[in-house]
Amino acid sequence: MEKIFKAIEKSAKEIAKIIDRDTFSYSNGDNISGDHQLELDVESDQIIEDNFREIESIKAISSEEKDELLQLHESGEFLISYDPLDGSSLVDVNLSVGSIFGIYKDEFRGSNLVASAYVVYGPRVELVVATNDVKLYRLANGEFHFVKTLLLNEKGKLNATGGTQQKWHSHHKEMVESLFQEGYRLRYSGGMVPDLHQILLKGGGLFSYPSTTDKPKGKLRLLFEVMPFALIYEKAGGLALDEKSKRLLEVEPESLHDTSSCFFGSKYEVSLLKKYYG
Ligand code: AFP
Repeated sequence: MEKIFKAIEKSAKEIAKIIDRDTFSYSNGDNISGDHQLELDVESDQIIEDNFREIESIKAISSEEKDELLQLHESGEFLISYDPLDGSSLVDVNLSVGSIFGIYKDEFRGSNLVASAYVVYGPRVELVVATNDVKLYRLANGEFHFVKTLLLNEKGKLNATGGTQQKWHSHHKEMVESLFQEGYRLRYSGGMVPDLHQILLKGGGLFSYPSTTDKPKGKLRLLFEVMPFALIYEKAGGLALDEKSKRLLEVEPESLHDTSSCFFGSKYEVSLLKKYYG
């Protein structure tokens, strides 16, 4: 797996460079989820594909920006799902964006997720890798160096509230409000990677993207976004559940681009699901 992590580091450096460009435009396509693809999305996807292509232990890769699975090496044992540039529309307003990777053994299912990683492209470029624990690395002088191991407290102070509030179900609104009544602070940029990174580094809180009246299965993609972060939050001592309080790593994806409601955070906050979602 070492070669895969090195390829992720190389991709992060190359994607950071193309983000640092003064102009970019929309490509003439949409991805299968219906998101209008920026040139940045397509270029970032190609960078990652090129860096993974030569690794023989990778059997296939699945990208949020690709409709189909891309077979690489028949004898490979790893399947990788990735979102090459999550929140790419935020680059236009100079907010942080990220790349997300899930590394599965033999099958795309939560119980086979052996590692995950994400890169945050912000004021600094940082990489978080989860295997048995969760490690933070920072890019400096052209190389990533280890900073610290990340752990969540039992309870935090931040509340990241995804989705359009007008489309929330009433029980979700009550759950979110209950945390604000306890003094939690709203921290939501619309970028999943920096929003979850902030809660992880600040030691806790709740990130929620619920099912809504317009998105009954939520918006975030199970294989590319939700499961990689579920592994990270669980290994950091937190919880990662869907609205039925089922571990997100136990949800069976119905297709490569399947979505799920998701609640990530420290134990106290995510456990409120039982009270407000029954
Ligand atoms: P884009 O990739 O279309 O910018 O969407 C980003 C994202 O998938 C994820 O990064 C955010 O958590 C989520 O959408 C924000 O969605 P809402 O704007 O509906 O809260």
